[in-house]
Amino acid sequence: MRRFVWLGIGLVLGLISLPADAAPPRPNMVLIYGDDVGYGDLGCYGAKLIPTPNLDRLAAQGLRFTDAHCTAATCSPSRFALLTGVHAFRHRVRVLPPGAGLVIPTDAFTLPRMFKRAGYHTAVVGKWHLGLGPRRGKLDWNGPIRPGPLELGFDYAFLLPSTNDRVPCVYVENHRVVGLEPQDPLFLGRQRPPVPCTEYPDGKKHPEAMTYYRSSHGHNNSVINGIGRIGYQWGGRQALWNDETMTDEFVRRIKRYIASRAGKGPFFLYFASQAIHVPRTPHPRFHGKSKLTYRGDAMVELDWAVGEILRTLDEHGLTRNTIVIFTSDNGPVYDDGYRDGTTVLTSTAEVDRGQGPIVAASTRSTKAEPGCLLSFAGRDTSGREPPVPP
Ligand SMILES: [Ca+2]
Repeated sequence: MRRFVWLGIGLVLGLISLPADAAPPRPNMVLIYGDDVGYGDLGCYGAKLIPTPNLDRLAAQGLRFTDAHCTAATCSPSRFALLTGVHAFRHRVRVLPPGAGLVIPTDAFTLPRMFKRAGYHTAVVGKWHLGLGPRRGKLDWNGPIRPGPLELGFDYAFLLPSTNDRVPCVYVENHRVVGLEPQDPLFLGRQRPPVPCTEYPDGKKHPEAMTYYRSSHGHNNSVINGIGRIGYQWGGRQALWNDETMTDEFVRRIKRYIASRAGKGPFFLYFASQAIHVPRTPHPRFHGKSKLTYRGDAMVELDWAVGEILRTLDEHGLTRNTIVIFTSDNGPVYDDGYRDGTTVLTSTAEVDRGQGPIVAASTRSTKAEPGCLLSFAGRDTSGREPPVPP
């Protein structure tokens, strides 16, 4: 997958390097990074059971890659490579546990730093899962949270710190947990903190607390919002995210960011969605919008988010000068720890042909026709102009 991101970046730099009198305005770039999105989860790649009209429109306006690969089959390594251009195994980066420190060296040349060098404003919204705080030692979540994305070249960050199945279940904006109250400090770890703070049910001792849906394996430590998580959290009750409004929250922040940057020079926005990683918790308004229960409905919600981003770019007159890339950190996963009611193993016409299931943790964003879309949106909406230059 990374090569396609760099292809888009190459396009940006190519435009930037044109002679001043010939150069169009430097295009903005919006990189939308799905999580565990499979090739068969997009209509433009053949999904029959999940409607994705906005992604299909993005594909129709731009390029649909059919042999895209990501650099690893799991979240953290793939994201590490995306932001650094270096394979994660060279830094011994694996899927990070809760509370891990930042795994990207703060002096690394990163994707946001490349954009900064070209005069861009840079932002990350969504799932981070690259660690926060010192790589060795324990981070105090009640103080300034660094190093993190702001120490790697991002100007703004609104984060789901780890993943939505791991603690802490709070948002971090720049260097602070959002909404954290001092009288209920936040801690991670199995040991009870030395100060009073909220105690959450332990899913191993109290499986009945997992009321949203039960864990199928391994997701049964702290139970927060009725969902068992990986790892233990204490305190921070007022700062807890709402799983069902997470996409809404990210979209709200993205809209605010795009509005703040309109007319102020080029920007690079990295939107790393939590969808459709487990726990799949689409807002109830999306329930039943696919034929694949939570997993499919979460994909419909992600498609909605893409539509909102495209519409926001339109509203600010940015569509014609913004490159939009959609891809995923890795391929689809079926049962990743929760009994969430997913009843079929594929979302494509292959269901009808009785072919095999989706491939767990594939390095391909999709199976035969990977999910990487690049759209210089607006360049060809009328059909009169060509799509992305070669
Ligand atoms: Ca993933």
